[in-house]
Amino acid sequence: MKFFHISDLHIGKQLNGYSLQKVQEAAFGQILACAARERPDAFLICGDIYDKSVPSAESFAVFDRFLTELSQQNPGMEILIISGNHDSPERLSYGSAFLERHHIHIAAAAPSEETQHLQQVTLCDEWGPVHFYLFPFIRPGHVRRLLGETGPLSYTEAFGGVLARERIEESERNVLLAHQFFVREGQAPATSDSETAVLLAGGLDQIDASLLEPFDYAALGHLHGPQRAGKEQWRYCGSPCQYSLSEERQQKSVAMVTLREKGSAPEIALLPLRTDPPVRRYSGSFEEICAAARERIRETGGGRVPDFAGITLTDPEEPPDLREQLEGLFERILEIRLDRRSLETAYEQEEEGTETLSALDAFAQFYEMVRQSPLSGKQRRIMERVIREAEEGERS
Ligand SMILES: [Mn+2]
Repeated sequence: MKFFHISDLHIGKQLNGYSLQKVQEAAFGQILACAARERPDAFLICGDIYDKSVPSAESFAVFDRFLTELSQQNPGMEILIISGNHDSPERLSYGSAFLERHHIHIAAAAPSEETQHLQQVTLCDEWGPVHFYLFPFIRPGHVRRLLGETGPLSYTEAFGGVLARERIEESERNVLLAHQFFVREGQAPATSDSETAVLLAGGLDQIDASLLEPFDYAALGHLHGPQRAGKEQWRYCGSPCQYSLSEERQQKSVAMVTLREKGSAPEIALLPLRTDPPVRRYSGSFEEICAAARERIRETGGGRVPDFAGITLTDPEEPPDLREQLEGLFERILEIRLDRRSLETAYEQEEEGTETLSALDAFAQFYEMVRQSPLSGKQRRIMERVIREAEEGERS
């Protein structure tokens, strides 16, 4: 049994106001080419299909085209989809009864009634059945009533409670699709800036990965960097494209999984995906950055630098018309930063060999260097008071 595992498509996402539609469609094109070549039996999409709970008409159209092409080129391949925290259950499940007849299974909401269970799809190969459990994204509040709980419920208790209602046949092969934040005790996961907004402070949304124990493979979504969640066969496949500067060095990929007889380790291959244009950091003096930009323009065949660029300047002073000049070279700028560390270094060097300044004089010197003008008498008096108050506070 061979299947593909992807997640966190975030269709409709923008980076600093720049549409990512072409970038995403280019990644989907690469995924389609892999599926056409490898002919998997199933295709798993593990949450965060759309970036917004109310996707635009264009976003719907993008996903629709992807699914249509996928099922046309791989007829008979089962497509299994769960919702993520960015998806709206109502919108994602639209048309699911019709889609089921076309081998597309969507689980958008957790069970809420006593009689309901996780959606399960069973496929067979020469070694017998493989049971796929589709576990949509949940918050504890979604299942509190189902689990008969009145008090507070942790994410681990909520997830474990829903799983405990299933009769998982452990002598057969089982695969879980889930979109949660699983953590193995003592192992810190690698997070990216594009997903941290959804990870709760203090790790309240973390789920103990040992709950994945009954599964021969756990196809996970939520974290955007490809990684294992404690065990090799419990995997985050990561997003198909780079969605923040922190993902500059992440090699995006599709996880291709081959399951053989029960008890044997699944074979996992990561098929690389290119983000085009990529996110890229440029740092150095203004001159160095301009030179790097011109080099990159030669490489990409003219125009401006197409990359989603994060620019960090190390010049002691801000060059004039900085933004205009950079926009003349870069098509998509995500951020421009002035690295003040170089300033501090210059200051430290000046300091060498001189006697220690009072706090007020040190501040005055620093102020003058940054602002290119001295402290006024009034500013000096304010700083005097601030420093005195701080020193008194330190003593008391
Ligand atoms: Mn996501």
